Amino acid sequence: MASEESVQEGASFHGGRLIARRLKAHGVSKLFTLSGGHLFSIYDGCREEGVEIVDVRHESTAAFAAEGWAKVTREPGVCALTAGPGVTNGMSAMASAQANHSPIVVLGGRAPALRWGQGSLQEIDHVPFVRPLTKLAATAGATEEIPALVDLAFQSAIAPHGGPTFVDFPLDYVFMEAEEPASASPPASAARASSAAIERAGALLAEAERPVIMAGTDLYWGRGEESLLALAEKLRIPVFLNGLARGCVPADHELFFSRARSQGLKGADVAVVIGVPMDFRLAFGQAFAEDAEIVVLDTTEPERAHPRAVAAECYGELAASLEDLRIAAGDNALASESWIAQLRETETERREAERAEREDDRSPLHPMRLYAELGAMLDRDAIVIGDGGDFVSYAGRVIDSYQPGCWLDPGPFGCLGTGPGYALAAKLAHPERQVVLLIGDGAFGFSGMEFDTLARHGVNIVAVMGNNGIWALEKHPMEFLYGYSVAAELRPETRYDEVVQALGGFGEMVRSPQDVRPAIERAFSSGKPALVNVLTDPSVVYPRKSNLA
Ligand SMILES: Cc1ncc(C[n+]2csc(CCOP(=O)(O)OP(=O)(O)O)c2C)c(N)n1
Ligand SMILES: [Mg+2]
Repeated sequence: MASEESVQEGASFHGGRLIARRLKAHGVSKLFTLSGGHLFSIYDGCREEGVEIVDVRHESTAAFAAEGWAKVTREPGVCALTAGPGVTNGMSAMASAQANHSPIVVLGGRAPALRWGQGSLQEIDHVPFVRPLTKLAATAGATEEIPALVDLAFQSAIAPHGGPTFVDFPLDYVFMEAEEPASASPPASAARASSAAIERAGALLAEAERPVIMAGTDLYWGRGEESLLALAEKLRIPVFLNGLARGCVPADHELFFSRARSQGLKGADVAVVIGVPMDFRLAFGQAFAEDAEIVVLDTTEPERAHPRAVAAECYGELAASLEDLRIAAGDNALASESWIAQLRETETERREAERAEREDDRSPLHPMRLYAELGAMLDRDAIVIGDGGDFVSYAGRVIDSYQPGCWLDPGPFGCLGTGPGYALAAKLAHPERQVVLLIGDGAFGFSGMEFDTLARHGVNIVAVMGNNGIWALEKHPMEFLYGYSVAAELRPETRYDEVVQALGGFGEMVRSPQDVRPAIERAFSSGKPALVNVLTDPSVVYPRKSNLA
């Protein structure tokens, strides 16, 4: 939130300093960026105001790092992208933040207003092409407009659904001076869900025999984890989580399930769907039985119409809605004990069935064996980031999360190359915690150069690579569909660990299961950003539906 005290009414500053002063007022401590002349005055302002400049090797990383910062702090992340190609390079990350509801503020350089239309270097109007990706896209029309526009960008980014905002600043306006106006940012008041909808949802839950909760990313953004747990525990409702909601109920809680998901969702008579759209991840609503009653809770109305009829829709401040629902549902506890027991049986059976893969001793490794080794080394609050194909799908199945904000995947936009930016931001935000990046050999190609960034800034994350020499998530489905594959091979056994060493990090290659833990231990204690390059078996086919005969 903007702090009024920091505003020096009547004092005059250059445009870049005005930007930096608003960043500071909104609690921003880091600006992710890659240099360009259009940004110099913003840098000068940040230097004066004590906002740390974290410079990376590609603008996509600057913007992904801003998103990563938002994901691990639940505060807006900020990046500055230079005019023209700097902004176009950041567009995938803006689309990613849009899909994930991640609040980020993207500051753009811009060719000078005075010469607009005369063909200045990198002169292009960013606003029309970033507008579909953002909640707000605007150009500062004068130096004095800057503070209010930056405030607006923060307010808009945070307001539910959160997302990216974009403001660009003509070169001449950031160099010119203007007075700093009094800040007039009204605190956003949170909306409450309709009480009729809550009553209806409560009545359905009170009657439910096989209730489930399916919660996703907006639960996390809405800080609903404690209220969710209270609701689930009081009414004894099994919980399934995806996206950023992972860890909002700890993986070892008796009401948390993952392997029993399809049984739980299909078998439910009442499903409370919280903070997650019924998109492809929920089979467009078909993950639930046709006659199941669906109750939807979210911070605000959905962006798309629900793909099936829902019985109650509760849009408003999430923690409050969850508490109201707990009261409205009365005391149905114990009604679903046999339901819980059935799901627990499936969960336990499935976990047991994974044992052979977890103990598989082949070299190169089965990814499940690698995760069994790694899982044993992770702290409860370790932040685990996934960037890759099948390698990350396996991790999503078996790596457990115990606290909110500990599992970062690219989300439904599914962009490769998010990992190093997310990891950079996560470790800067939480230097005391383990930050582990799970990266495919294909994914490494997008932003592997960021190990230089990590080394230069002394950000000691540990990356664990599943190096199978292929784009497995594409190769196997293509072979299943066509009987052959193209554009699916990478070079086998490439020494990405040596690339990381050359960039100033620690690197090691591992071929056999027994060498994994010692290598990861050395990586953690190396005092450098590290990559453990683990050779994995390219013939392992991830059991997704499209691969199954
Ligand atoms: C920017 C981008 N380009 C292409 C894809 C399509 N894609 C999804 S997963 C994948 C394969 C990733 O390979 P790798 O990182 O080696 O992981 P593996 O599947 O081999 O475990 C590809 C190409 C994508 N998701 N994002
Ligand atoms: Mg691969």
